[in-house]
Amino acid sequence: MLEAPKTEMRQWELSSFEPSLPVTEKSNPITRDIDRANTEQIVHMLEECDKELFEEGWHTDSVYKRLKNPSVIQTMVDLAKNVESILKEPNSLIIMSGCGTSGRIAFLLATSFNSMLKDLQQKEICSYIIAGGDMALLTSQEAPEDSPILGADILDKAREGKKHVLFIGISCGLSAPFVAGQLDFCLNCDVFTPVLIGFNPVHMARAEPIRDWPLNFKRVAEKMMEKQDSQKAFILNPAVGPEAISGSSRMKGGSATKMLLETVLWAGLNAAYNRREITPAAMLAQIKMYERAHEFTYSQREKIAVLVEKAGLSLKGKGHVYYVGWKTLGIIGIIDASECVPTFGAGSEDIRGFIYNGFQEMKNEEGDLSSMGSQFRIDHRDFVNVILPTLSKHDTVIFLFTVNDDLNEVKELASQVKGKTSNLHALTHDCVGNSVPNQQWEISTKWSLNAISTGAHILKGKVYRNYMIDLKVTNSKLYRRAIHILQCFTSCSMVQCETALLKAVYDVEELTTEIISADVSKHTEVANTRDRVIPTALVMLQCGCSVKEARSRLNNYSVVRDAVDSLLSVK
Ligand code: F1P
Repeated sequence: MLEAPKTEMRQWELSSFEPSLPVTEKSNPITRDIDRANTEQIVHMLEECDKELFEEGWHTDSVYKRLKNPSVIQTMVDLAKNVESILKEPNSLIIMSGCGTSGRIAFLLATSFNSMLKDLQQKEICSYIIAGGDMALLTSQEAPEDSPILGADILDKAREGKKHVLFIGISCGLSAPFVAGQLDFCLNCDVFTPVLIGFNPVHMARAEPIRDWPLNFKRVAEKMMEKQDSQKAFILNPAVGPEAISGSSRMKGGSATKMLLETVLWAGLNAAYNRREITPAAMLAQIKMYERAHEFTYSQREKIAVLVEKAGLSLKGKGHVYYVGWKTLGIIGIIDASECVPTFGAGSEDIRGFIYNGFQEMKNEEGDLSSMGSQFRIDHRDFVNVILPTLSKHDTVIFLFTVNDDLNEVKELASQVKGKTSNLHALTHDCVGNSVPNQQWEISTKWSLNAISTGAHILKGKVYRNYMIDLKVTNSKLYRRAIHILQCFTSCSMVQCETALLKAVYDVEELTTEIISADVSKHTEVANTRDRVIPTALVMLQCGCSVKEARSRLNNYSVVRDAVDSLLSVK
């Protein structure tokens, strides 16, 4: 076994630090004042947070294993060997599944892995499941996340006729009932080897009861743990530290998922077809490559800060941010843009992504979705036809491409944009000695865009301290998070906070018995149709006022952070 060095314990690792919360929901001490920081400081804080992904070593008092921990690396080796053998078996399948960002990463990896298999003239045996179907790749469909039965049913259909399936269920918070249902289904059926990916220790998995289901996530994870020794199930769950914006698993959670799974899948593929040995050293070498990509990306921190500033100005001035990308970088842009709606309560038009050749390039299973509405028009042609005519200096346009793309096309589109605005920028990637693979370009683009969209929303005042105070309360996890945020900022009890939240959700001054007895799924369905739910409840609690009055007080502020800031100082 590799010996890891001892390190200092991080504040969030202390057992006394926010003890009721799992790592993925804790607030990161690094970003405590991110809402008051300038753009350079914002980018620097995000850099420090992302750096925790690669932290080495261990501390005897810490209950957490980090990504480079020998036992994590060994699980990756075991998994890669499973990938290798499944690639060699006839009639086998690899399925990756998740909700929200986790499902989007599953999609990205499955399509990239399949195209590598195709290049090697092998069968494309990888597929993905995202809760809410392909619509959820581009828009927030958070409700299906709460159904374990739906998850299991979809998986049952996807595996039809297969003899052996490697199922990889991703839930950063070890929390999504949709994924729990699938993993439990796997545990009861010999066809599957189930794998759980997430970023909390098993004892911190979500223990909340699930409606109409006998188990909870934690129980399923424990059942998997029992099978881990005999390699009948695997759990890959290093702790990578709290998110920069509390609970925003699209950031570190998404990046860690991408790095871990890519490393495992690519190692399995190289072993199967290029006779490369799967070793702990090879896994570590790949992770170090991502670490270099992290260092390189943030060595451009001043340039990223400029883009944060520009994007922030656009959002503040009611303009837009458009990512115009080529190939997988286009997909990364579309994913980043789509996540802003649930994360920050942003409008769907605020930040949008486009990709050259649209759905043909996406290669998603349900094909062209452009007829479903404007959020699904993602082709450069849509950008040219619909956005370009309306483009103004208030909008920020960011091109995403690499030296491998058709630079004439890039130039041609750039000159059209320049005719409308000078606020055009590019995130481009070059080859250093031809040794920089796609994975580094993708993760680097992800970090940069996460920084730009998060930073811009901070500048717009959508974040208070390091909490997304205006998130959309659209599933049970977010419902619990909303109550926790209210408790954090008021001295009120959980019951008082939930009562205020429900009044804000239903827009009523008194809760009826019908509301009180309704299920969380009903509350989240209604919350999806309302704006500023958490801020409204916060004002009610803080000022002891009615929903109507809270809403009218909030209307005096165009910036949510300013409203919260001034109202929290009210005695
Ligand atoms: C899944 C997820 C997130 C999304 C939001 C709601 O989380 O859909 O991707 O940003 O927080 O939950 P997880 O199952 O990966 O923890």
